[in-house]
Amino acid sequence: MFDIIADRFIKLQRKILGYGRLSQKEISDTLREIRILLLDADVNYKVVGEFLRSLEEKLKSEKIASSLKPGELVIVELYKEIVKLLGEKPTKLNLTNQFNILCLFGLQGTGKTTTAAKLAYYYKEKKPLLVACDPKRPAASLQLQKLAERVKVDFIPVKEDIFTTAKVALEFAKKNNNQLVLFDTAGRLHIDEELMKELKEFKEKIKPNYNLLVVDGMVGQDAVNQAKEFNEKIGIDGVIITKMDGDAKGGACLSIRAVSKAPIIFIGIGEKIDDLQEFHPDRIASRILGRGDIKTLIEKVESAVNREDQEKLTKKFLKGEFNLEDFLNQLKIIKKMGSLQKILSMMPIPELKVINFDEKEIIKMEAIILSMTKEERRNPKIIDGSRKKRIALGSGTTVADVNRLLNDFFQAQKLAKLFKDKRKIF
Ligand SMILES: Nc1nc2c(ncn2[C@@H]2O[C@H](COP(=O)(O)OP(=O)(O)OP(=O)(O)O)[C@@H](O)[C@H]2O)c(=O)[nH]1
Ligand SMILES: [Mg+2]
Repeated sequence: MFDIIADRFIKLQRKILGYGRLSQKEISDTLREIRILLLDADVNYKVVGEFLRSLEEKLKSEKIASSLKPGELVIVELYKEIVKLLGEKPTKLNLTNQFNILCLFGLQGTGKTTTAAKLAYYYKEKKPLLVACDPKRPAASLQLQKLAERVKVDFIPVKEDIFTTAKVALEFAKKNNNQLVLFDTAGRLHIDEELMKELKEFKEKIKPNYNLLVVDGMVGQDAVNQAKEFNEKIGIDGVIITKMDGDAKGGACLSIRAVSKAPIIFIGIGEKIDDLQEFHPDRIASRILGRGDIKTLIEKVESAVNREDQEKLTKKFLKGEFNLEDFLNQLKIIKKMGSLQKILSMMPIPELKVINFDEKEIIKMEAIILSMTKEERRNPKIIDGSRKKRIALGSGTTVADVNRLLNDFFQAQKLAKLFKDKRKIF
């Protein structure tokens, strides 16, 4: 899976790691190579453009800690952008303990029937019921029946039309306590109006918990277009990309989310019944880059950046030069650390446990500072009444909130000065 694209990314990373600095030239060279690489992997050209713009912005704005190679930062930023492109977090099916309906659809031969059986195996504890829903092809019903026997789950063969089939299947499932009913619908050669109308009607009448589109990862941009069209015409809850074990170049996987807006939920990685994987953007991104060690590199980069930031900030603070921009950076670090209350409660210092750190307050403070101009952040003294009103309006807060933040800030500045003077005395 992703062998070709990963090979090329590995070569590119070797080159990037050789950079002694990261000036506009290195950034432009890197972006150009990534562009060629992604286009060769059949990633949608609009997606490539957007991806490179976002990456360039990051590379230009990020500081490089002196203990790091510039290339290490580039790789980490590249990885983060790929994770973002793939959907950031995994989208899991939220199946209830009672009764769930899952409907699979997609064009001919994409892997619907195989995937239906794989899902039945994957959710075996839900006592799945596999339902053949292609009245035009009795062989399709037979194929699913054989798979149901192999997975050892219940099966309902197709009836004269899809609605009769659904009615029989749902009655059976209720009596038989099947918690998951899987409909394997008919494939079509092309997306035609009749297919869309039928699926839309099925969706409205049967109300599946999830409508999942199955696409073939080998067909690249065609799969992406199918996802876009199905989502626009009938609405899908997610995509399953099959045949990712073959020579799929990765283009479908990398473009589908951005183009169709539908999340990838599973990928098929073979013909066997257990060849189905939940889609984890972070794991896939590290495979695409050919880096199993990406987590270690991220930690290295982030801790180096944080350490240097912290050292610089402490110096600034002690000189009384701490401004609202620094304050904003601190807030971002605190937010990145996750639940502050949880962290504080784990510290072996009892005083910290009683501090009531309100995370909503942090978000509010951040919004206020973000509504200020650069000049105001660097020199908060210039913030007069009319500026306060504008900031409050821009951040969705009140002038009283802005006043509170500024008072706290000036108080902290005074304390810093006092601290500095004391250090001079001792
Ligand atoms: N290598 C590989 N083959 C797969 C995968 N998923 C499905 N296939 C194969 O693709 C072919 C078509 O799969 P089906 O499940 O019959 O496809 P379908 O969408 O139900 O097809 P129709 O019902 O005819 O529209 C079969 O030979 C499957 O074994 C996969 O993840 N990897
Ligand atoms: Mg089929």
